[in-house]
Amino acid sequence: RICVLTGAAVDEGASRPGCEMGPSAFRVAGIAAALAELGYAVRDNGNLVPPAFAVEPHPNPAIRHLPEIAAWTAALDEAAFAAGGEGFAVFLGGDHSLSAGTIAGMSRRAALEGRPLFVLWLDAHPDFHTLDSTVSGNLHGVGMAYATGRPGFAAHMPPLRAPVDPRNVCMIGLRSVDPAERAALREAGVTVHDMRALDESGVAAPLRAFLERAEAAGGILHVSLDVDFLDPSIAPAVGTTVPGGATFREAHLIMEMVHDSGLARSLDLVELNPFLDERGRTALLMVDLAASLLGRSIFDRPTRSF
Ligand code: DIR
Ligand code: MN
Ligand code: MN
Ligand code: MN
Repeated sequence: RICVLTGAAVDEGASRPGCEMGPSAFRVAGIAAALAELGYAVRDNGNLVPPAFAVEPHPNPAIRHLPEIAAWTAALDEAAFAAGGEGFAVFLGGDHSLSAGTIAGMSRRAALEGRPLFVLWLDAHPDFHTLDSTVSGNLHGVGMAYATGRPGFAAHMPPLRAPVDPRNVCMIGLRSVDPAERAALREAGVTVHDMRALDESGVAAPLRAFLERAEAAGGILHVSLDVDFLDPSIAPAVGTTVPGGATFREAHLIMEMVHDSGLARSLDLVELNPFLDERGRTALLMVDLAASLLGRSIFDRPTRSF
């Protein structure tokens, strides 16, 4: 079993600087050793250096750093497609704009295998803005819209070769959703479990339903974990803290169930801003969550116990 690490020190998609230090912090927090201890042969490809990618400017004056994010997206699409063919792919962010590329690339990999890509999106935010609807202009807020082929990206971002069916996307942890996103999520048929849903039913039942659906469809799974999915009290190192997030136990349960499903092939670790951390605690927690997704457990359970 091979695990491929790829650093993406992108922070042009976020409003405040600092996510560019994320890949280093994950390495210092011991991501490679944690995965090696689980029996993986870990290869760290270092940090990606994206070549320039020419795109047309967009008329929305709020948008920031479109050429840079287009370049990251094109490079990450290729990197994800390649890494996804070699083993389990872990992407060390970087802000959440990197998911535009990693999901696009993993979707091409899945298509090559004749399987649909499913995405488990763990985030306070849906990042479902188009270039036309974004108000902040921060492109970490558009990744999921790009990867599902929402309109208006053509010519302004790299061509999307294998759009993900939005009905194969499940979002858990939402608690900051802009009005344009709310309408679009419903229209697209994305499965959304906001924090109220978790309060009412817990994480296990909705996640199990999604994993069973992915399995029945013969899908492979990409997991995108934004630090702000977690409650700020346990994960303070993120530029966009939103109160009322997932607990330590909820997050680990999700990771362990995903592992037991056997469906996951790739993981984004995003939005870590080490400049805001308390002695690396958020980086360490994110590494522990990655380890849970890749098989660390308290006691072994029969596989398929999800
Ligand atoms: C916010 C997204 N809806 C925006 N914020 C994010 O700026 O469009 N923070 N993604 O993590
Ligand atoms: Mn996000
Ligand atoms: Mn977020
Ligand atoms: Mn246009």
